[in-house]
Amino acid sequence: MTKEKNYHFDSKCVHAGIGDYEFGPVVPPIYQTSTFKFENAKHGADLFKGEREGYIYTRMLNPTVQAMENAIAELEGGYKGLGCASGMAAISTTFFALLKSGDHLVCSKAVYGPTNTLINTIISQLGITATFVEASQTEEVKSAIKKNTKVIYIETPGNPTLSIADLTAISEIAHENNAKLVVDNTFMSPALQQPIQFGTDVVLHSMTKFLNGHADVVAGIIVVKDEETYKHFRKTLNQLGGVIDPFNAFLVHRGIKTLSLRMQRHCENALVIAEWLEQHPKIEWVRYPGLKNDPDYMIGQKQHTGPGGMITFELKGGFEAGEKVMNSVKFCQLAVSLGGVESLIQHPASMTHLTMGKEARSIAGITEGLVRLSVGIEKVDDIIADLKQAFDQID
Ligand code: LCS
Repeated sequence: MTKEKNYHFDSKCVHAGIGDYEFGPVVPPIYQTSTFKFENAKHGADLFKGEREGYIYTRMLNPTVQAMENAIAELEGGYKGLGCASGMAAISTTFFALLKSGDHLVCSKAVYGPTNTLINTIISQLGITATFVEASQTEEVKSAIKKNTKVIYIETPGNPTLSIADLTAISEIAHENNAKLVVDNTFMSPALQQPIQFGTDVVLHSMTKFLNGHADVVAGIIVVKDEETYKHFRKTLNQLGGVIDPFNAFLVHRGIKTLSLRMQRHCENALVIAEWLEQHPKIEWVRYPGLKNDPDYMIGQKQHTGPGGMITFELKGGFEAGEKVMNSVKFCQLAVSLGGVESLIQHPASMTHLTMGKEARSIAGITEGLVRLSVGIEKVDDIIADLKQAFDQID
């Protein structure tokens, strides 16, 4: 498949990254080995010098991992991918690759809680400063730029507020200022949004979510656009060591075969649920990029082909009502994470965004009663029936 790049996206999901292997298997074998034999001393030396292509040691490169990396790079329209042990490993490796002491980072306010915490702790202890902005307001991004800004880091839609940033406009700001735009594309997946098309330099994912799609793997990926950046990132990842293992790479590669189909169903279900929530008397507000009255609807239309499977909403009864709903759901499961085939519900203020602290949450628009729903691919009627009975428990 890597030989022929002109197939439709849906077909690429099934075939991308798959090559020819001994005995003719139709899926890449799992090369569950930590190391690879050299033919002789010269072969080993040539591999280390980079004068011959081949495998040395799984932390450096592994064929099963590489097949998955090639697949996702192809789906994102990038040059190559780097499989990481988790989404956080992809994020920290990217920061280490692009930032050094004295640099400045602009980051969207609505990011996964531990990303915010990483920036405010380990990254800031290294002498790297950061400004958090409401990235849906392009002017805020522009005003935050300093002479030493090297990276603009965006999640769009942001976790959990689902605010959307204008990738084309922000990539222009980044490039006018010699900075790189890094986009966490976890919430959309390449099936719905390919940030490289809009000028993004580095795309990363928690593959734990939609890419794998089956809630049975923790993994991440970084996709870059050119060979020079790839070599630099590969060296950084090899030194930091947060690589994916072959079995998880195999599972993700298997998962992406159904990515297009799954995303289609996630979007269909989520729109029906968001519209149902919107008219429900116990709901204060709903955010879903597919709702025509969503404040970021128009920006979203420019850069994604579907609004995704994530919904956030606030119950009129605030925190207590949210807690009651979460204790009352029977079909949707009360769990963090997202992007799997099963519907999951959670409360960011006490769970995924707890470590940020109340003040940072309030700045990021994460209200105390905000509930996040990761809409699965089940029959939508079952999800709505469950929410309905849970809402009936609230006074
Ligand atoms: N980026 C985004 C947008 C995420 O939502 C997450 C995890 C990560 C990166 C980190 O990925 P990981 O290391 O877990 O693979 N988000 C989670 C969430 O919202 N609930 O639980 C995990």
